[in-house]
Formats: sequence, C-alpha cells, structure tokens
Amino acid sequence: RSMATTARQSLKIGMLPADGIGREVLPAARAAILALGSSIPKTEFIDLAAGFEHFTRTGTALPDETVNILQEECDCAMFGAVSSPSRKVTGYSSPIVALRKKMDLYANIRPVTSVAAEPTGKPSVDLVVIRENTECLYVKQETQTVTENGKEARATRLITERASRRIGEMAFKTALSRPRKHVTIIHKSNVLSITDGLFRETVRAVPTLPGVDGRYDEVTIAEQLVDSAVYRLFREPHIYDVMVAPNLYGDILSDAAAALVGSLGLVPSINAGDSFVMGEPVHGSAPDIAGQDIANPLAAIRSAALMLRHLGYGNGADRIEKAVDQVIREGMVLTPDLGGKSKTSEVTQEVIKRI
Ligand code: GGG
Repeated sequence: RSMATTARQSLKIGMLPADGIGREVLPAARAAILALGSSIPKTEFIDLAAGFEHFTRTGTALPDETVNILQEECDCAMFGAVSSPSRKVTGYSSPIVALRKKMDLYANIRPVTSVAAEPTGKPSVDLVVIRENTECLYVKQETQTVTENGKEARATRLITERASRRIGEMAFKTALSRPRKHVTIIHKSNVLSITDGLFRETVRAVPTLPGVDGRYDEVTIAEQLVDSAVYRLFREPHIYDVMVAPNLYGDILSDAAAALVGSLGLVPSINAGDSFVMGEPVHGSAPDIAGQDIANPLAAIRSAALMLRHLGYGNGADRIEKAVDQVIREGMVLTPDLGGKSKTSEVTQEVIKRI
C-alpha cells in the first residue's frame, strides 16, 4: 500500500490498546485525531485485540485476525502498551515485538524534545532516536541448559547488513529533514566487534551507497560507544540530533532521554515500515497507575500526530503538536508525572480544546 495521501478517500486506523494504561491513553489519541475534523480524510477506527491480558483470557497475545485486519484493511495503526511478564510463560510471546516483525515495521522513530518552560528545569533536548526494530537480541532466540556448574542461558543477537542498511537510510533521511543534520551511530564495537561492528560499518557506508548520489553530503556523522553515549546524553544532551542504534540500545537510550524532558509520558514514537506505520507511546503499561485516570495521555496523542505526519498529513500533525505544547507550556492542567493533579481525561480535553 502506498503511503501517498492523494489516493486516500478515508483513513482506517487499527486501534490496539493492549494492556494497562494503554487502554486509557489510546482513547485520548483517538479523540485528538477526531478533533481534526475534515482536515484529514474521513476516519474509521477498528478496535483490535492484543496483549498479555488478552492472552490470559484466550491463550493468544496477538490473534491472527488482528494481523490480518491490519494487513488487509488498515492504512495505519495505534498501539498502546503491553505488560509482558518478566518470567517465561509457556505459549506467550510479546505481541508488540511480534507485530513489529510481522508488519515489517523496521524503524522505531522516537523524537525526544523539551518544550520551552516545561516544568523540568533540565537542559534543552531536541533529538530523535532511530531504533532498529526487528532484530538484535529481540529475535528472542533464548535457550537454557543445565551443566555440571548449574544453569546456563544463551541468547542469539542477530545483526544483518540489510536491516542495518535500511535503519541507516532512515537515520540519514531523518537527519536531512532536521536543521542540524547530524547522525550519531551508537554501538559497542570495541567489545562486540562482529555484530556491532557490522552495524557501525553498514550505517557509516550509507552515504556511499550506489544511487545516493551525494544526497547526504550535508549530513555530518559521529559515532559513540553506547555507554559513553548515555553519559554524554545526561551531561550534554544538546550534542545529539539523530541517534541511530540497534534494537536494545535504542530501547534503553530513548527511555533515558525521556528522563531529560520530564516524563516518559511525553515521549511518542512511530513504528515505520515501507508501507505501514503504527504510532505507539514509548511508555509501558504502568500497572501501578492503571485504572486511575491519571496516566499522561500526551505521549499517545503525540504518537498520533507523528503517525499522521508520516502518512503525509503534516497540517493535522502540526495542529495536534501545537496544542500539546501549549498545554505543557501553560502548566495548569497536567497529570501527576509532571507534577500536576489533573486526570487523563482532563488533560485530553485541554488538548482537544486547543486543536
Ligand atoms: N508502548 C511501549 C510498551 O508497551 N513498552 C513496554 C514494552 O516494550 N514491553 C515489551 C513487552 O511487554 O512485550
């Protein structure tokens, strides 16, 4: 399916709230999209099942029907959050990890930006983490054996040239669209010289690929070992623009970066492939606060904006993002993670009013 906007008379959005606060923040994203009215095509939402809670009821975390509807009927999707247990549960596998692979959503794009006068007192941040979304340790090939010395567990870490190249291309393309046009490649190839070495070399070589024809000449490239990248991220976050990383490092780095802008509840993402896009707040299912109407809906709302921008509806995305920024700047109606006392529903209403 083409991502071009011209062919689209209507927009079918698969909604997968999944677990915990995913079920509270996805309605906020839906309300924000609906508030755009006729400035985007007529929108239809299709509610789809997924998640650990669904698994406990039915024995499946990602029904085939969900994947089929996404593939056959939807133009895009929104995912909430999932509560996978930290122990092995027979028959269960993370639906979000599976979905990213099944839909070939190979790039997880996570912009982390501080809004001026945010109630954080932290240094200003304007970066985007481009996380490879289909391989690394998330291929989930783990085994355990019992030896004479006790249990031994192993995990396969897969890094391919193909996946590294396409995430590298996404990083350079993203850098071109940003004022600073700077890419930092994150790796640990001083220790993992074969796997991270392949990632590093392949991403570095993107500007010299046949057909690129100097398109990325303006983009400057740096690289950083992942541990020192975390250190520098906390001390001098302004040095980063586009950070491109294998799956696990990207997952960790983007949560770390979220701490710099006040809350994980503010950070959006999209899972993007060549023909499908799925918005998803970076935060998890937060079982400790689920059901209390206090989860921050802004990451989910911003994820809806990113998804719309990716589909070509830049004006709609701008309207949502400006409304969110205003609510944060004004600082009057905020959820407890940002020091406020307001409910999810109240914050959502403030955003809707401003759209
Ligand atoms: N929306 C992001 C999210 O759900 N994060 C938690 C996460 O990644 N969990 C992995 C899992 O539970 O399978």
